[in-house]
Amino acid sequence: MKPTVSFRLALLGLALILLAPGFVRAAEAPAHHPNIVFILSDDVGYGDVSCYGGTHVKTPNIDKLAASGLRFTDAHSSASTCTPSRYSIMTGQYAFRKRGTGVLPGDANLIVPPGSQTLPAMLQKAGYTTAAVGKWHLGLGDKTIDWNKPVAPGPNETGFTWSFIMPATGDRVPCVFMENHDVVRLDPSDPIEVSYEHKVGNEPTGKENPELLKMKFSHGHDGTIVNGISRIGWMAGGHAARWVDEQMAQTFTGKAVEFIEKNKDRPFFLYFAPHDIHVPHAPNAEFAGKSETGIRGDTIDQLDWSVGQVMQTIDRLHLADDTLVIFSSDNGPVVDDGYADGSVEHLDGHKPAGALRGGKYSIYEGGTRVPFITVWPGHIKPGTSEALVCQVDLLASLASLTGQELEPEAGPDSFNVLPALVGESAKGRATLLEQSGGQVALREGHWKFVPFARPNGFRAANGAANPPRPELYNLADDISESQNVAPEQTDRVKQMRAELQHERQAGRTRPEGQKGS
Ligand code: NG6
Ligand code: CA
Repeated sequence: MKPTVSFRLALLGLALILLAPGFVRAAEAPAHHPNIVFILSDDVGYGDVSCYGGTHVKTPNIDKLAASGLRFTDAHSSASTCTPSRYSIMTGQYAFRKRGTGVLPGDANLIVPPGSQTLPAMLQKAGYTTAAVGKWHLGLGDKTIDWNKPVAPGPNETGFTWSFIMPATGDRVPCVFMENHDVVRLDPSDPIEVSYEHKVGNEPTGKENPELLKMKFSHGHDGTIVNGISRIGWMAGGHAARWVDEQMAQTFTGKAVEFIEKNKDRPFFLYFAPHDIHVPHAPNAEFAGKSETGIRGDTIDQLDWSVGQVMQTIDRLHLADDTLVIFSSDNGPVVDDGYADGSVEHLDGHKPAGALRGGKYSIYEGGTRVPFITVWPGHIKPGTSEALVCQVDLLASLASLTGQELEPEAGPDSFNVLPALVGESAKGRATLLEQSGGQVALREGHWKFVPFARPNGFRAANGAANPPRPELYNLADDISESQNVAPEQTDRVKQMRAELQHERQAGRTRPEGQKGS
């Protein structure tokens, strides 16, 4: 039977409606503006939480996230140390592309370009109130820092409406918090001085007076003693402003909770970067001595508590259905990171990186494959995902979520993996570059290519042999990177070497045309 004229007209009408610009836009993924809470823990390994198989640790609050959200088994930080990894989160760019993005001293200048389309700046433009609470470690100011005056640019110039941070790390001077541009509780009559070159002031250092230490250092960390712990670098003055390590989790968590409470009625983005479980391990009395795995385990308990406090706040304010929570870590695990605090002795069979090889500082999977969980009740179905994703993708993915376009030069390595992050797709990226200092490895599906690897840090000093080069691993049946199949797979080695070189040299991996949304 031939279609009647009126039926044909009806079809034409329907086609016109479908093609109308408004309809087409509505048919694409609609923009959402949920609150976004990104909890970025420090040095937490793949096996350091119980929902990733850690049997000697108990992380009920993080496990609860995994049970109510999507737990990623192949998610990565962009590098195996903090500064480059956090730089990538903020900029959507692989850190090896920019000089000066290695682990920064506490008096370094800001490495994130102010005014650029960073992750928080993009969300700010989408109407979010944004906050950074906790560890910063991306530098401050643009000339020699005078800590006694407002310090800028910093988080507030790179997209954060409000910030409450520690400038670098817990083991680096200055041991003070900053709120926006100012050192918190600074007494002008006791000015702060900081140096990474020579001793300043006349307070004892770990090197000169080790008998004064409540925690001995094992390597480095022999500068000024603050709160019984010697640090990297020297500082003088600012006594009223100095932190007490054992209170730090309470302080940061309290600030995170306060920010959520204050902003519960508008879309907010909270970048919550707890200090745990970085060194120095100095847990609050509530957690000290309570875990199965010594003082490092105590800080895992403390981190889990912080996560619980944030989640309870979200629940109490009835924000859960309207809040996307992401939990992760900035790099893989380390046990002795410069303090002889008993962590090594008390590990008792706990495997911080789980079955993965390497950890913090390493080019192997343990360096960058980290816990990564997304939660958004009603939008993300609980489960696990094997998608290959990286924290560098948050910029493009959250731009897509919130309907923001990425400027062409922004986020050059950031891919929109939103469908994977919310569990609509099992597929993430096709390839990923993993960085450890000056080394870069390539992931392509379940293949891992390591052009060359150096033995890391003090292992090198102890005469560890150089690994063979190049290395190729099939992670599908060798998650621990124990069988180098490079000698048998010369074609694949050749192809992956060329791909790695291409992705490094191209200066960007996100195609020019690919928008965030
Ligand atoms: C290293 C420190 C280590 C830690 C790391 C940065 C020494 C011997 N080691 O240089 O303790 O602070 O830098 O860690 O000083 S990160 O997680 O911020 O990248
Ligand atoms: Ca770290």
